[in-house]
Amino acid sequence: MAEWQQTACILCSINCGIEVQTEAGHITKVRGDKAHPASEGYACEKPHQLDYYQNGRDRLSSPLRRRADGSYEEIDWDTAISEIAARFVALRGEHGGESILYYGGGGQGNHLCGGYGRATRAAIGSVYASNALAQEKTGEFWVDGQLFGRARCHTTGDFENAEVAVFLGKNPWFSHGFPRARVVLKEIAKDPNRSLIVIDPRRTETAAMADYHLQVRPGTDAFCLSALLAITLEENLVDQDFVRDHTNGLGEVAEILRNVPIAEYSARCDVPEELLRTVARRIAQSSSTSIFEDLGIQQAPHSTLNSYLEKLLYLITGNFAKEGAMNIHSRFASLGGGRSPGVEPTSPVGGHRIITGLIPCNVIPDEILTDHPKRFRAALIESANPVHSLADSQRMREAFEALDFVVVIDVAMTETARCADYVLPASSQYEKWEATFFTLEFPKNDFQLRAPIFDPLPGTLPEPEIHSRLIHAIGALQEEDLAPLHAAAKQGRAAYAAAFFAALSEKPHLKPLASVVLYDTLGPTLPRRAGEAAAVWALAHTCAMEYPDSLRRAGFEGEGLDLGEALFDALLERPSGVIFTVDDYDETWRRVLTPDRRINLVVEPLLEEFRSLRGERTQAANPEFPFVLCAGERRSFTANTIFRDPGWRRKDANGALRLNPDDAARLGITAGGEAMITTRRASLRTSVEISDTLRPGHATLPNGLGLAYPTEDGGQQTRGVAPNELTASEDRDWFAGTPWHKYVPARIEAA
Ligand SMILES: Nc1nc2c(c(=O)[nH]1)N[C@H]1C(S)=C(S)[C@@H](COP(=O)(O)OP(=O)(O)OC[C@H]3O[C@@H](n4cnc5c(=O)[nH]c(N)nc54)[C@H](O)[C@@H]3O)O[C@H]1N2
Ligand SMILES: Nc1nc2c(c(=O)[nH]1)N[C@H]1C(S)=C(S)[C@@H](COP(=O)(O)OP(=O)(O)OC[C@H]3O[C@@H](n4cnc5c(=O)[nH]c(N)nc54)[C@H](O)[C@@H]3O)O[C@H]1N2
Ligand code: SF4
Ligand SMILES: [Mo]
Repeated sequence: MAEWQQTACILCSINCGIEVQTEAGHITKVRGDKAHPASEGYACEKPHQLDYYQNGRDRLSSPLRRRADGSYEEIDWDTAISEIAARFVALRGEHGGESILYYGGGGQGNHLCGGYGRATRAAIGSVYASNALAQEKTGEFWVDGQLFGRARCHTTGDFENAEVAVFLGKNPWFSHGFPRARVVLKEIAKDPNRSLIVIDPRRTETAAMADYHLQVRPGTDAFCLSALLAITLEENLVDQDFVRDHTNGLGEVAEILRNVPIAEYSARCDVPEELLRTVARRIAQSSSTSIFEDLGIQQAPHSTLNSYLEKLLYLITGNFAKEGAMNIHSRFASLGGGRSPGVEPTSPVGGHRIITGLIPCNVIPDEILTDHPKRFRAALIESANPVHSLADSQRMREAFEALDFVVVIDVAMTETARCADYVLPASSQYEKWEATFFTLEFPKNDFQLRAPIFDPLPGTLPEPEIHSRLIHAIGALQEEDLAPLHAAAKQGRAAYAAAFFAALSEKPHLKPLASVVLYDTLGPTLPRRAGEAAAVWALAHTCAMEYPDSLRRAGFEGEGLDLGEALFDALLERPSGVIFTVDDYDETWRRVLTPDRRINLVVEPLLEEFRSLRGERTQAANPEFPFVLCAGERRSFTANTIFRDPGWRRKDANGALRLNPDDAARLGITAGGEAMITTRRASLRTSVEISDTLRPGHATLPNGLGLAYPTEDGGQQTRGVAPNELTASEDRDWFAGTPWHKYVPARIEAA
């Protein structure tokens, strides 16, 4: 009998625990891991296809260097590392390290590379960074910071226990976002005492199960949310005790809400006023409500304002710091870009707001395609495919081609890798120790450190090794820095801990290089050849120092450094993951970091936008682009760009454009037919699915399609539409810079 090995699914942020069987380098069987503390055996249909990731035909197996004619030649690792190091050092000398942009640092299943990448960033002096969070969550993070004191005060819903669950621009049936999503959704739907509320222009799979579906006109959530808030105030549904005891500033917000013309806003978002009233009452009168806001509002007009209004709704109804409602979770480590001391909190060229250390994705081309002296000249990209996944692929290609120097670290030959001067092949997520920092649960939060299930594909290296080699080639670490730590590591982890923390305080230049220092010195002594997990050891200590009580409630014991050691030991010993923090509801209040520990309801910079909604003119139908295209919908057969082989899609192989039946009839498009979709940026051919789940005038395309993939005979094939060929980088939120992928003006014609 083949043996089952514990690992995790890497296809969405939930990272369900799975068990796999392997044969000759292939993942042959997959099942949910019952021992995983959060997923408890749950898995959706996607992980059964994981071998398409592990054994993709375009996996990289040698470092590549671009020739003058644009083709690539294979080179050995030593050559690649020394040439890359030399180029970065030269750039740092000529233009300063701040001219080197770092992008990525992890996808849905791998965040260790970002931790090790931090060391390389420090060595080359790169201070500006971005990643996909800056095209979805940065607006929300910023609002959290205003309300609760710090951007890190991120809240999470408790859908398992909520009486009312609200999904705002979120389709968890396919996109998940919380553990065992489909089980939990079904439980809520069948319980007559609980309610499911979905706000989405499409009758999604989740909306079809809902008690209340607010099928908003696309892009009008700010009106819908304002009306819900105004009704809450008007009908005296505000939780007065909560507001009095825990918040500041409702008066100022109420003044705006009293001026909201509810009937008019209901018409603007096209949701009947009576339905809005019913839903506002249902939320306010529930014992607990949890809300999940996601891409449907975060990648649409008014996105930062929408996040603010969403949070006001659960706050003024008192759905905070209690079971079934919204709570501030612990986290194993941060996902942001990190603050670089002394660097302006804005981007170097355009002065765009940097949130949680991340430059807005949409302004990246503007920060390159200019003759401004502070423009980016180079980029280091790892585990991300920005040429495909950022708005405006054409401008992204142009921008990356304009850079002096681009290095990409990936497992596959991606659209972004094709713009690189050097491509470095990483070992896959099943060939090294890995972990993700999507630790977003409350009251029990879990973290899994995964052991490899395969040896590295020959020619590839895990990122910790890549970064270590780069740093040594750059000359950022000296033998005398490491020797005492090597010696201490031989005496055990207690001796090592003392030596490590002493070294960091005596030699501050080691601090930003800490992950690689750990990999080099602690790594070789870790059991189970877990060297790549060395940085996790330090994070376990930081986590223990930050949440000692929560760790103790989770069963970890010990004083001082022993607590962090206990956590790290558990991570190494429990392959299905551990619950690292257990919280009580008061913990949420201790995590509110405003000076008076009260929630600040007044978010000044957004109030003006809030007030001016009333005067916003309804966009007159544009005859050139009469449709609103949602460019990038999650479906059963999408997983960002983690699978590149179109063969994994058993259904909907080409990722059809979904269109309302009346629209299709009017345009003369028939089922199974094809259409041309045209935006300001491009005109592309697509297959069509006619679906009565869409509103007239609304159309959707899946995310992650349109990837170039090698055919068996050495050619290339591309199936489906790459959504960002159709989007424009200037279509973004004025405040956080988040893109309007869900709101792309478009024209559709029969092909
Ligand atoms: N199967 C699958 N699951 C995934 C992923 C994947 O690629 N495939 N990706 C993962 C990632 S990276 C993320 S960030 C999450 C995202 O998860 P979701 O946010 O749930 O994903 P989407 O389907 O892109 O968008 C959600 C919904 O927004 C709706 N929408 C469009 N326009 C509007 C609007 O104007 N207002 C409102 N209220 N709603 C609107 C769409 O109809 C859609 O149902 O999914 C994760 N899970
Ligand atoms: N139009 C439109 N655009 C969108 C979206 C949308 O809805 N519409 N969604 C946006 C969202 S929410 C997100 S999160 C982004 C996602 O877009 P990206 O952040 O670019 O991430 P992924 O598509 O997940 O790609 C991850 C990359 O990591 C590589 N990889 C996999 N494993 C490893 C590894 O172990 N090491 C290394 N070094 N590389 C590895 C994969 O080959 C792939 O190239 O897309 C965004 N773009
Ligand atoms: S819910 Fe996400 S992590 Fe879980 S099995 Fe499905 S794709 Fe994988
Ligand atoms: Mo995402």
